[in-house]
Amino acid sequence: MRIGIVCYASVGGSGIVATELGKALAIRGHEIHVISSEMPVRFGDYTPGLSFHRVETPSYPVFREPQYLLSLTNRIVQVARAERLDVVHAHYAIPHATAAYLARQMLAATPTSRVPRVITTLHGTDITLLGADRSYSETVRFGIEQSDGVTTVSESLKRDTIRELGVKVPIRVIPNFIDCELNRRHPVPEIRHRLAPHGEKLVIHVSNFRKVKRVTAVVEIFSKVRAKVNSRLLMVGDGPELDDAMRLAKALGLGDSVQFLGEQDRVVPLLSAADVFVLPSAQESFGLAALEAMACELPVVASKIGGLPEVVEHGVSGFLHAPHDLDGMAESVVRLLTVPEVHARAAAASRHIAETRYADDKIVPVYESYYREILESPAGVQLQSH
Ligand code: GMT
Repeated sequence: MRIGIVCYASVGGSGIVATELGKALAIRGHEIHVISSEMPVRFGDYTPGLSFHRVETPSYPVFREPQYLLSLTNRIVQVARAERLDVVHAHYAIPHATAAYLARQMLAATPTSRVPRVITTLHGTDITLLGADRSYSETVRFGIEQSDGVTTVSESLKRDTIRELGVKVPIRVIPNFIDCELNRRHPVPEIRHRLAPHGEKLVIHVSNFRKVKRVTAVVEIFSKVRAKVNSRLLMVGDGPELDDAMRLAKALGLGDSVQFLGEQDRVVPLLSAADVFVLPSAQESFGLAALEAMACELPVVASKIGGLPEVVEHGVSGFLHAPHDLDGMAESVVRLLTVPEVHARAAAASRHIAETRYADDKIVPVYESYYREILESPAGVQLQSH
């Protein structure tokens, strides 16, 4: 198949999933065209069958705002026409589903054009934050309902989409996935020694440090843990809440027991050095960062929220608590750090769940058959071409 993948390039789950999907599909023999404003972080080395198409959004004195929706639509039309795309797969509703819809209508209005099917994958904040916002809700609902196929990354996000927007179209749940070969625990003693020079236990958090991730709660949890266990905290990532987290670590007198490592291209060496992963998010449609940690045999302590209970099995691969229950999360971290049998069981279960439910070789074929199903289904009214 010839598939266009539209995604954000910035660090964030939806761009990572879209790019990894593109790479995996290209390896399986499909022709993949990634369309984004910048080359996505995970694009990596040359993969035969995978190409990148940049979206340029020129500024112009009359515009007060960048016209990304229009330049993206324009680029989708150009790529679809030149490459005769079968499918345009939009990751994240805003504005990608809208751009894909507009592009399809424009192509349908050209007698010679092949009209691709539009599939939208909803990732989380596009529904739970933006879709729920009255400034965007109508456009998000329209983009979803006009797609030829819609997927969500968890059952929880499917429920949220129906509840928030009342959409009537069928939604398929296709969970996120991970390359379990690349993402496997590979401890390097020198790294561990550098990060925990006095034999401390290591707690880790990886995110884009947006408000929804509650990075200050991570610091608070760690402060409670450190009062009981000789430990250190690794904070990996960057974003709007970084300063608040640093300030809180200082105010709590945590000194160099909290290390802020900034954005990292490869987190496997860090996850492989750590003992427990903490994710006290306010919302999480899936929690790709938790899955990456689980693949590296890390037990996860997280919020019982959104799609996290579908990924992290409470009492099996980690522990889930109400988002406000920081004492409970700290107690679970302490338990994992101090009771070796509990840790070993949870670590093994984490890897097992990642391998058996979320490995790329299990999930990517599900996307392939979904594409085929949508391509074979009769075109809706919105698809009628000349
Ligand atoms: O909020 C983020 O972390 C970024 C966002 C994105 O779309 O880039 O992440 C969402 O999509 C990820 C991939 O499907 C999910 O793993 C995250 O749980 C989800 N984030 C939220 O729902 C807050």
